[in-house]
Amino acid sequence: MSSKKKKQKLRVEFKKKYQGRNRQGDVTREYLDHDAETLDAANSERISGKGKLTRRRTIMVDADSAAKSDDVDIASRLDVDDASVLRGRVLEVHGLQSYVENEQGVVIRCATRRLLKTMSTDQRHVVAAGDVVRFKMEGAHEGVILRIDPRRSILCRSSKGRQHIIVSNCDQLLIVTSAAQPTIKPNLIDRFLVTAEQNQLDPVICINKVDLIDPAELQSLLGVYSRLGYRTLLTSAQKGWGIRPLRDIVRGKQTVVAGQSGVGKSSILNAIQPGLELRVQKVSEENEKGKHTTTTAKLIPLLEGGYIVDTPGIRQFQLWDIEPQEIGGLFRDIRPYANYCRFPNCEHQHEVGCAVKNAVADDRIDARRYESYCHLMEAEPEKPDLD
Ligand SMILES: Nc1nc2c(ncn2[C@@H]2O[C@H](COP(=O)(O)OP(=O)(O)OP(=O)(O)O)[C@@H](O)[C@H]2O)c(=O)[nH]1
Ligand SMILES: [Mg+2]
Ligand SMILES: [Zn+2]
Repeated sequence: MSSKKKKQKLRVEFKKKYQGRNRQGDVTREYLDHDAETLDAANSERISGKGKLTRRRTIMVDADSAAKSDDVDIASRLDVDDASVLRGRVLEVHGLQSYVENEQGVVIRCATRRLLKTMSTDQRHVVAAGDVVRFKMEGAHEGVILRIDPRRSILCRSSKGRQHIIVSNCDQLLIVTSAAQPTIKPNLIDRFLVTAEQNQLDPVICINKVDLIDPAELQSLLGVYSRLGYRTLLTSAQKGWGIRPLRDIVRGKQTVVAGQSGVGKSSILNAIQPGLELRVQKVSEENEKGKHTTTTAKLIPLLEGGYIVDTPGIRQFQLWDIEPQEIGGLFRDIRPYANYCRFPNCEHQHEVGCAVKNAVADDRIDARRYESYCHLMEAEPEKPDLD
């Protein structure tokens, strides 16, 4: 690299909502090189799904001054075309160590390049599960991550006011619920659907433990979702029902699995891929209350291609980064009517001239879905706990 002063483009991202409280270094999430930026620009609207909550802009900086600046963080200025630089996918992050799968399917424990570590102060970890990274071997068995490729999508939660990326680059969200034990919770399905819509993940609704009920009982509920264009699936991990179609759904994709504790997520994954031997636990009192404390996600490579993401703390990616007025837009059935409400900022609850409420009265919107919407609107929006 020449020592001459070079202008460089940086993409910086602002969080509108918390801008007033931004600390230095909060401003920038990532530095993307020029090519990546072009790629990213085309996708950025689609990716974040956060609409007006996130603004991005490109700024020009001196390579030298940027390196010293606290406002902008620079991931890497390395020339990653070097032949010794390898490409891999992060399966799991444990503190400062990441487990990276190389293109041959070998998992290598990697440290993170120092400059990358200092890059972002608003993320708990710089590297996230699901990241596509460039790394170099150091010795025979270990490596060091040099750069993170631009992320197609991220699922986040907040952790002491910092953005914590649970997993990146997912394609679809497998929403697992159980027909019984624990009883089916349609509100929770709707909540996860909102998460999927918000993050541009393709949702699949899977109702497990159908061996415990008469599937006819689920017909009307499933009908509502099918009419909205959502894929639905009935399974019994215990009996092996519906596993083959599920295998087809996850093949070649990166699928993140969500669902209440005890619904049979691990059992389903074990059925999809024999030999996985994930721990399956009896539904206990304690479990029903949900003790998901772990928040590290883990990518499980599938033999037929693709990855399943097992994230014990998945319920944490609730709607912390969403404004109440945005929720309606994330309900496929409410969205088309919202434009016809008398007030543009109608929350479809107590307002007069609300086209959504009219549609519910006329049965054009399913009443239960609407209740679910109201429930979400009433719920205390989850705020990042700023320190
Ligand atoms: N009857 C029946 N029981 C099932 C089925 N699938 C799982 N179970 C049982 O449900 C219990 C919970 O299963 P898990 O696979 O551990 O559930 P999980 O969703 O992974 O739970 P967490 O890991 O706590 O989030 C176990 O006792 C399983 O044997 C099914 O299809 N039918
Ligand atoms: Mg489990
Ligand atoms: Zn309205």
